[in-house]
Amino acid sequence: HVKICMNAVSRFFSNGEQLRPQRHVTTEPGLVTEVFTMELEEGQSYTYEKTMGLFTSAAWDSDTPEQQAREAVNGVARFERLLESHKSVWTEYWNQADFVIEGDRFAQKAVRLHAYHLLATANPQSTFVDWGLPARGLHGEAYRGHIFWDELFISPFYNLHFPEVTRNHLMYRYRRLEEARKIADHEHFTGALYPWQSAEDGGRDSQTLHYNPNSGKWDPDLTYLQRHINIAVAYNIWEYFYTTADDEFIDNYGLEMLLEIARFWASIAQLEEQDGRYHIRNVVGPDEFHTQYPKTEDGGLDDNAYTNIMTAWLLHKTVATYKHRPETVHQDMHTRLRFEDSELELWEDIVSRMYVPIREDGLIEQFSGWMDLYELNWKEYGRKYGNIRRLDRILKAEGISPNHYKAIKQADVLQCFYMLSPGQVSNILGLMGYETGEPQQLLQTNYEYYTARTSHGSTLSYVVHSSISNYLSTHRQNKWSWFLAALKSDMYDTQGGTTMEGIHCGVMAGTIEILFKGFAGINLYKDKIELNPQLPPSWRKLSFKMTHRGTTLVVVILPDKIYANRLIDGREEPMACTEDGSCYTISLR
Ligand code: IFM
Repeated sequence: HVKICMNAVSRFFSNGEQLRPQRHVTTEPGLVTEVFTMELEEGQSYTYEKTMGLFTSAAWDSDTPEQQAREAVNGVARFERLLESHKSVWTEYWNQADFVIEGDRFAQKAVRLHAYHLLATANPQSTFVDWGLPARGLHGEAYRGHIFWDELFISPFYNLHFPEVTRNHLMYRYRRLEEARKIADHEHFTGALYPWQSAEDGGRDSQTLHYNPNSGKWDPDLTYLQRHINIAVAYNIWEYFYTTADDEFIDNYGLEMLLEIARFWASIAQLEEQDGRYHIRNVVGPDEFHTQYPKTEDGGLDDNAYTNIMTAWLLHKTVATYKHRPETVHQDMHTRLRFEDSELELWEDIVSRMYVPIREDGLIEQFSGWMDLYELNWKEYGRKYGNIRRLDRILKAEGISPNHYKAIKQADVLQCFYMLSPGQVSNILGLMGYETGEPQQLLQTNYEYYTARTSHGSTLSYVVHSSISNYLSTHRQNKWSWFLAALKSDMYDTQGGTTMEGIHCGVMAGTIEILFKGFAGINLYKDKIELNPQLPPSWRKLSFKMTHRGTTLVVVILPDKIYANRLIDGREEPMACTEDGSCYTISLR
């Protein structure tokens, strides 16, 4: 029911003079044709300019779209003038968001390609629109433009350069909080439950059938059970707040969402007598190859480790965030949400008694029952099919369910280490009552186990693997190969035909995050900004701008030195950088 009004003016020029050809317009359903007739002189050059005004009746846009579309082009400037203003805006975007890599032409081109597509999708100019960030940008019809959890990978790029863009996408969620409450209620939970896929109204838009090109069949699709999107929304709120210190956002919108999401998790987590721990049942984790137990009708799995660990993190952070807000905000939450402080006690109890299927040797089972699945003969499938990223489709076409195998599409347990450092994962497990030993070892055990069983059927998986390899000295060299795989994914359409349906915003922003955290080695989670750069041998320089809590820095990393300048009113002022071995620290205070 959205009216879309487009009004075009077509103009012809020769020698700077506007010409007035005869016009003939015909209209038929779905088509408007405009025919121009005039006599042309041989040897003379002519310019044709067509300028379009486009408005819609969407709530955020216009009450009078016809009128506005007409007014927008009435007396509009000529193309060169419009191009100038367009260029000056793009120059500003590049000035803020470019990453310069010297010594690696391919990486430089690919990273700029990625930044370009991200900025073409969402930028400060798009913040007046009420919209969420579609996984495949605005470039094609893949996933019908739906919004998933991919902002988790995308928002860090905007937090660094244009935090108002992240805020706008979080407001997309806030404006649909009521819908999320209804979904939670409909499913007999409390709080708010954002659906796995959503579109304009925020309702459930997840698909329930999936087309398998290998078999030509439509198979049931249970991926809508990815409740973990409600971890991603909360994580993005927290990250945005952490990097911007936007109190106005957290007090008016962010905290309300966090509390409602926490309520949902507190209602799905059930305390069970047999072990005195909380369990979360019937969910699907990020790995979309496993959606139900073998030989069962119902969808969902029990105690997906990613979901349980990150739920504990979320409840823990929500309690801390709430406690740090002023009393007036607490009063507001009591009134607006009938929020009781006793809920905080319940959430702390859930954190301390959440169940995670973890073995004595530190291996975290992806979900309860994982160990009962069969091992897949990866070599044989590789030999038989070559590209086995979409192993699910291959197996299904053979009449076998991927649910039977220890074969995963994308990082699931390892996703925890993408969002939290090994130390933080270990701390959270500690709060839940699990002694995990040395955090690096915890990561290494799980990394070695799961990378051997992952097909990377989603490009997001490359990003996670590249980032977390950085923590492990024994596997650090893999950072580069995963990074390259991520850089090439859309440029060469390595998923085989998916790019023409739309680029993948998650992997594009993810590569830039790898530059920032993996290669520049920036850690924003200490009192001071830490830089521990590790440039590939051929890179002569990596430089970029970044904004953290309102301060913009220009960072230049050379193989043997780094510089960081603070940007004040367009001027660069050197910042003191303390050096300790290969690690540099900058204090913003
Ligand atoms: O959100 C992703 C998911 O993790 C893997 N399948 C595609 C989705 C949209 O990008």
